[in-house]
Amino acid sequence: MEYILTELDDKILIISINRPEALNALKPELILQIGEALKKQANNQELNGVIITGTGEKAFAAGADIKGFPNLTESAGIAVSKEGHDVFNYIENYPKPVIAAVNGFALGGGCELAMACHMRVASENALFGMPEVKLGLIPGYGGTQRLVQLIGKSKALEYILTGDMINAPTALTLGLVNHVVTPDQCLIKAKELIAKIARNGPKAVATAIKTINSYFDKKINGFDFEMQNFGSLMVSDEGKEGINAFLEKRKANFR
Ligand code: CO8
Repeated sequence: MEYILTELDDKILIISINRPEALNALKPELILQIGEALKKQANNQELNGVIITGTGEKAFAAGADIKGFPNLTESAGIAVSKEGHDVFNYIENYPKPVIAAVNGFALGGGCELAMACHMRVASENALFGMPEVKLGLIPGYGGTQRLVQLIGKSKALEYILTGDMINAPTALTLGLVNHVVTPDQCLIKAKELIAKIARNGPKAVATAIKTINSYFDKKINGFDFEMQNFGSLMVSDEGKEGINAFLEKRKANFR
C-alpha cells in the first residue's frame, strides 16, 4: 500500500505523507517509501530539490504510528528505529535541498522527520514537539541528537523532558524552523527557497550540505574536510565557471 503521494512539479519532487485520517502517523513502511521516492530521483540532474509535507490541514505527521507499537519486541523496536535512522540520515545527506513544509502537528517522529530535512518552513498553525516521554519512551528517530543540534542542549532537554509542544513563533525564535508563513504560503515559500538555491552551482550546494553535516560527524575533522572540498571545487568546471562569470561580469551558467 502507498502511504505517500509524489509528484514532480517544476523540477521539485513533492512528497506528501498521505494518512490524514491518522494525522499522517508514520508507519515504518511509510518511512521506507519516502526513502525509495528520494532514491528514485537521486541521479536526476534536472531535479532542483525536494519538499516533504503532509496532506490535510491538521498534520505534517503526528509521530510514529503508536498503534503498531504493542506488536514490537525489543529487537524489532531497535530494528524499526534503525530503519528510520537510515532513511532520515539519507535525507540529511541528500545532495539536493530537502525542505519540510510543516502544516499542523509535527510531533515525535514527525518532528524528527522535519528535523532531518535541511530546512523547515512552518505554517502559522504548526505545532512541534517530542512527546515520547508521555508514552514512557524517548525519541527514536534521531530526535535526541538533532533537536540538540538545532536548538541547543538546554532547550532540547526542556522540550524532550516535558513533552511540551512548541508553537510556530517559538520554533522560529529557537531556530527550529527557518520561516513561518500563512498556511497557503507554506509550499510557495518552500518552492521559492529551492528556486533560489537552484540558481547556484549544484556541485557547490551538494558539497556545502556534505561539509556542514561533517560538523556533526565525530569521525571527521570538519575544518580539514572544508579545506579539501573548497580546493576541489575551485578547480572544478563549476567553480571555474562561477569565478569566470564574476570576472567577466556575466551570469554564471552552471547547467
Ligand atoms: N499514531 C497513531 N495514530 C495516531 C497518532 C499516532 N502518533 N496520532 C494521531 N493518531 C490518530 C488517532 O488515534 C485518531 O485516530 P482514531 O480516531 O482512529 O483513533 C486520529 O489520528 C485523530 O487523532 P485525535 O483524535 O487524537 O486528534 P486530536 O486533534 O484530538 O489530537 C494529537 C491530536 C494531540 C496530535 C493527538 O492525536 C496525539 O497526541 N497524538 C499522538 C502524538 C504522539 O504521541 N506522537 C509521538 C509518537 S511516538 C514517536 O513518534 C516515536 C518516534 C520513534 C519511533 C522509533 C521506532 C518505532
